[in-house]
Amino acid sequence: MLFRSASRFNDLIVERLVDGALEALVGHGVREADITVTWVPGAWELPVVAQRLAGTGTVDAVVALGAVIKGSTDHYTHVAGQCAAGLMRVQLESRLPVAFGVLTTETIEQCIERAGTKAGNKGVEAAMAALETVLVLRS
Ligand code: INI
Repeated sequence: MLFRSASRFNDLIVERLVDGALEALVGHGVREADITVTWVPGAWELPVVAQRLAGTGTVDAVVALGAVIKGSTDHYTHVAGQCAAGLMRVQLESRLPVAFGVLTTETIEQCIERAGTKAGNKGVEAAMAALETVLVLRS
């Protein structure tokens, strides 16, 4: 069972990451019925929900997807940094792969480029990393 946890903040971009992750997982043989998407308000909330999902005992991996854009305040620094640190903590404490598919960019254009246009799709990358890590941990 694979869970993807996605944040609604900047949802037009995050939806592209979710679509990319879903296509990549199904394309690599994961059954759609084994994938659950859970939406959270923003990247800040991803770690606590990833922690809950990882603790259910029925999940093989969590793919955390979000988009944090710098803007004009330093809110970005706190949200992006704590999100990344929180997800890493969940990964190590749960011993389950928690893939980091959270875009952290200066501008919305850079996000769009990484959400399926010019520079690939971070959702695809994160989904593939989760799948590969599940297999590495099983081997
Ligand atoms: N959340 C994001 O996912 N991306 C952002 O760019 C962002 N900015 O810029 O503020 C953001 N903030 C909300 C945050 O994740 C929490 O949902 C909020 O602070 C409530 O806890």
